[in-house]
Amino acid sequence: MPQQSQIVLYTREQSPFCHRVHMALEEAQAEFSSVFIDLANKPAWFLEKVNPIGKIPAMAYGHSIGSPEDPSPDSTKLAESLVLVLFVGDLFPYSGLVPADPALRARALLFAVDFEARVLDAYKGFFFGGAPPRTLLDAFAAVQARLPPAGFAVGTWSFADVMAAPLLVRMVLLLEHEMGTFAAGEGKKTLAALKEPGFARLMEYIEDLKARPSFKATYDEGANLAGWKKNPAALRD
Ligand SMILES: N[C@@H](CCC(=O)N[C@@H](CS)C(=O)NCC(=O)O)C(=O)O
Repeated sequence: MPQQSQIVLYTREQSPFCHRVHMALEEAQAEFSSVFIDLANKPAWFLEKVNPIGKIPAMAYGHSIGSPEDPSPDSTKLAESLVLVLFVGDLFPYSGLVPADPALRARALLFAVDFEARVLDAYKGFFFGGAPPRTLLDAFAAVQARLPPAGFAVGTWSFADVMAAPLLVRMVLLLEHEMGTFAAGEGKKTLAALKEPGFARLMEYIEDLKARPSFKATYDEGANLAGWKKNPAALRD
């Protein structure tokens, strides 16, 4: 059935938060248009008319949005990757992003919320904030402890995996290429710890996420790495 409403996604390359929404839209095979926002020079219209908090991803949704820079007042404006991923799942139930079974849906939400609480601070702390590798390894162990013995976060594929994939894959990439403000050598050492049998289940999960067609269709490793190499936050003195 042709899509009745329009979706405009305010986004940028490299952002793991935006990547989540691109994955969800890809899973749903949704039609949408992208508007790239320069975070170093945020346009006034974005703050005034789309997201006063100024963060991406953000979305405008409605029957007739008009110009993305001046979306119609009756269009719905949304932000926060979890909200957007769930919204896409609700708009396109056939995508399977939001499990129909309430218990499975609740478990997926628990995984996603816990992932954000455990991993985000550890990611920022280790890669950009001088925190020791143990911080990161503890967060990875917490994620692994929530995984079932096989399959995705709640067994079958769901929005929980869309929330996890962009950050987990980027973290492994950053470790592999020693990108971040941690002491040189700590990246490869931490990656070696992840390759030990104690993290086998987590690494299997990450490989499964990378193999998902919606991940492959929305991720360019070379471009991502090139972006990190230009990002002052990820450069060692
Ligand atoms: N909790 C938000 C985080 C989004 C976020 O931090 N986005 C960054 C880009 S990766 C941003 O917009 N930064 C601009 C700013 O903070 O002003 C989400 O999950 O969507």
